[in-house]
Amino acid sequence: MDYEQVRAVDPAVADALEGEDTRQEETLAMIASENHVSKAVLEAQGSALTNKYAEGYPGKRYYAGCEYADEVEELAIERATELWGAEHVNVQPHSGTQANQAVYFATLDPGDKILSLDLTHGGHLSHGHPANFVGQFYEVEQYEVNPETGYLDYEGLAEMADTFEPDMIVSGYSAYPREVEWQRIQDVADDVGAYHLADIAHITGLVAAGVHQSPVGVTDFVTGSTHKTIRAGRGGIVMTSEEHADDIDNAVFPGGQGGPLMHNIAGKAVGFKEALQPEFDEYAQQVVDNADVLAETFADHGFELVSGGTDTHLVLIDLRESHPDLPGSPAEDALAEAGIVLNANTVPGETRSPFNPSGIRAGTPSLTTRGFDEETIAEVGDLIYRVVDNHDDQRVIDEVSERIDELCAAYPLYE
Ligand code: DSN
Repeated sequence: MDYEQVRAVDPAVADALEGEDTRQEETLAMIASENHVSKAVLEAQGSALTNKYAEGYPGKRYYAGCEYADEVEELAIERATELWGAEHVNVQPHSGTQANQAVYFATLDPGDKILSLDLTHGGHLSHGHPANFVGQFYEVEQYEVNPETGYLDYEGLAEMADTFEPDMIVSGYSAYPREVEWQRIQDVADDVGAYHLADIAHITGLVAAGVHQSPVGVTDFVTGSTHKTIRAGRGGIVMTSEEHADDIDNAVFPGGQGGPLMHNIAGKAVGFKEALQPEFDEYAQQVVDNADVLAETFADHGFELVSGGTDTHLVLIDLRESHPDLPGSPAEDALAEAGIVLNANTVPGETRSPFNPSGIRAGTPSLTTRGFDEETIAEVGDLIYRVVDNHDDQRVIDEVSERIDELCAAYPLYE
């Protein structure tokens, strides 16, 4: 992008922005929660709507001059409704975490009970980690994946629900590579009289395209991020039935937020329109196909994969078997030096710390946006193995780095 105006005012920030553009162009983004939005989405997010206060909802604002803000928010809602089929959609949450916060605020009192997946087994901070407000305001117990299979332990979840009697069960995950059986968890929630929140932050795009089953219409609440697999403006979304519509709207505003970020909502509207095109379904299928090939490539090299593979956009490698002396963080560093950007991640049964965990997580959404197919993804899988296996060999890192430069040039981001 051209930062002429920024440069005139603030060369230091212009340098950083240009640096980030170059970094994204010249490295492979494999952080599973990231993607590259279109120039149209970037433009909408950089629009003059950043100047506008629009507390309230379309047609019921607390400020004058909201006619265009109303148009944009109505379009975002209309398109989200078409994409996911929910009865009611709120597009104002500033992030996925704030979408979750709105659901808790709408349904729970402080001290109420939440049953959610442990962070080291693939859960999210906002599902009840002690360092997050959720872990401090509510009583939280956490279920796990089956240590043998890496799949969700649905029976264990049901047993815990029976004894703990939660008010809310949270499903939907940040580092779980398998398809989630929403109905199975909903049945548990029904049995114990709990609400059920499905947080589809990572898989909003996969669900919209129908390549992962949808929790909409199954669970009481669905939250998501709008900038991961869906490639829209940055932020969150809440979906629910008419029954809970007013409670959710009140919990988002004025309950948890002030003015909506209307420029981001414009980005959401544009990205949702893009996702309604048939090409998006092909993209989402390719994301999953690419992840599957990546998992197979890793397995062929002898990496141990949590759950043995993937049904989604991400693969989680447990390094303890193949590389017992190499924690995730130095592996992440060596890969970053070669030009492959992913993150060290905790794994089920973690024996190290969250700052230096035993796994690495790799996702395919961004590379698929660049046009990578099964063949190129398999090569990337080979390169990742090569770097991890030779993480302290500078010659190997330099060789891989040269190949990454060629791949980035062959698959440019913003032509
Ligand atoms: N931190 C994001 C992730 O990487 O999964 C989720 O919020």
